[in-house]
Formats: sequence, structure tokens, C-alpha cells
Amino acid sequence: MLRIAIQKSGRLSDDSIKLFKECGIQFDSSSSGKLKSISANFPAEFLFLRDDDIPGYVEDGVADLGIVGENVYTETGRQVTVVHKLGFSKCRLSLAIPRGTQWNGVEDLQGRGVATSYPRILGNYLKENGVEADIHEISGSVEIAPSIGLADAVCDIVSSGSTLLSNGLKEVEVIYRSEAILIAAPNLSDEKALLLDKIMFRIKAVQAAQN
Ligand code: PRT
Ligand code: ZN
Repeated sequence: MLRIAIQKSGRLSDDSIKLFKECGIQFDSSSSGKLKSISANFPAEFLFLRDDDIPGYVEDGVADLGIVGENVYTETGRQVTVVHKLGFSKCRLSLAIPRGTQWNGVEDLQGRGVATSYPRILGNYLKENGVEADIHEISGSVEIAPSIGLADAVCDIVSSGSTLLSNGLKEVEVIYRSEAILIAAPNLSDEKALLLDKIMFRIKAVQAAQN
């Protein structure tokens, strides 16, 4: 049986559930606080978890497959196999600064403070650009950091941009683009690899029908 980790509740949940249902895999996905659910018609068990924990569970083999945002996969740096891009939960990781501040490029951040929940991706980006900035790691509400004097800039997930706007910030540089991906444990048994093939065949058919 394959164990598949999906987000319990959040921006990935509905589309993750929908994808497996469209693949004809039935399971109870009612948000009743249930943490797992066995499929009635496919040898799979679904685990409902926080997205941040999914790469680690898949790396450890607690789950065989998982769906996460590429941003979380890259940030956690776990050794899992990226099987397929799923095309939903698209977003970008961007640098933003207070509106009204001038921006000439990432070198403006030299010696400045940047608040983010993505220190690894931001750190790599700054390094590639030869910029040394002070990264303040915070786990949520990153957008308020400049207005409370915690940082000069933020590096955060953006989709519509309205959160930046309502916090008086402007997006100045996209540093990473993300969408939901299917990940797998590094050493699946032959039996599990066959089940993954079956699921991939169905996912590709679902995606082909949508295009
Ligand atoms: O509870 P759990 O830890 O499981 O969930 P979470 O709160 O950490 O994650 P969640 O559900 O917010 O996001 C899950 C994944 O969805 C992210 O890792 C991204 O891959 C993807 N995604 C897509 C987004 C967004 N769009 C998005 N807009 N993740 C977060 N946001 C945030 C953004 O940071 C901003 O603060 O939503 C806010 C609104 O965005 P705007 O630009 O539309 O205003
Ligand atoms: Zn999370």
C-alpha cells in the first residue's frame, strides 16, 4: 500500500484532493480532523499533514508520496525525488520594499535587514548576487516587518500581490517561481514503484484532458 501525504488544510489541500479523485482514487477527505484515510478502491492511504512536514516524512519513508509547493521542497532541502509538476498553487517568492523607497537592484540590500520565512532560498539568491544582507527568519506575518522597524525589506510568497499592497510594500524582484509538485521517497520498493506508475499514468491523463 502507498502512503500519500497531502496538506491537511491550506492552499494545496483542495486541489490535491481533487487531483486524486479525478484519478479515480476514492477516499474520505471530509475535514473532520481525521489524520488519515484509506482508499476504498486503490491500495493507498492518505495522511493529512502540515505542508512543511511533508518533505521530511517523504525523505524518511514515513510517506511514499507527497504533494508540496516547490518553495517548501527547496527550502527544506530534503532528499526526495521530484516526480511531476502539478500546475496548481502557483506563486512566486519575491523581494519587496516599502512603497516610495527607491530600488536600483538587489545590491541595494547590501548591509540591510531582510525578513523572510525562506532563509535558505533567499540566502542562496543573495550569495549568487554577491550581496551580504542580514536575514531575519520569521515564521509568519513577514509583511509587517518593515513597518515595525524589524527589517528594510521582505522576501515572501506572492500570488495576487494584494497583501504586499495593503502593507505598503512594492514587489521589486522575483527570486523563485513555484507550483505544487508530486514528490516521492528515494528508494521505493518495486511494488510501490508500480503503484506510482499507475498513479502517474492517471495524472497525465487528467492533465491531458484539461489542456
Ligand atoms: O498549515 P500549513 O503549514 O499546512 O499551511 P501554510 O499556511 O504554511 O501554507 P499555505 O496553505 O498558506 O500555502 C501552501 C502553499 O501554497 C505554499 O507553500 C505555496 O507553495 C502555495 N501558495 C500559493 C501560497 C500562496 N499562493 C500565497 N498567496 N502560499 C502562501 N501565500 C500567502 C502569501 O505569503 C501572502 O501572505 O498568501 C498571502 C496572500 O497572497 P497575495 O499575494 O494573493 O495577497
Ligand atoms: Zn506551512
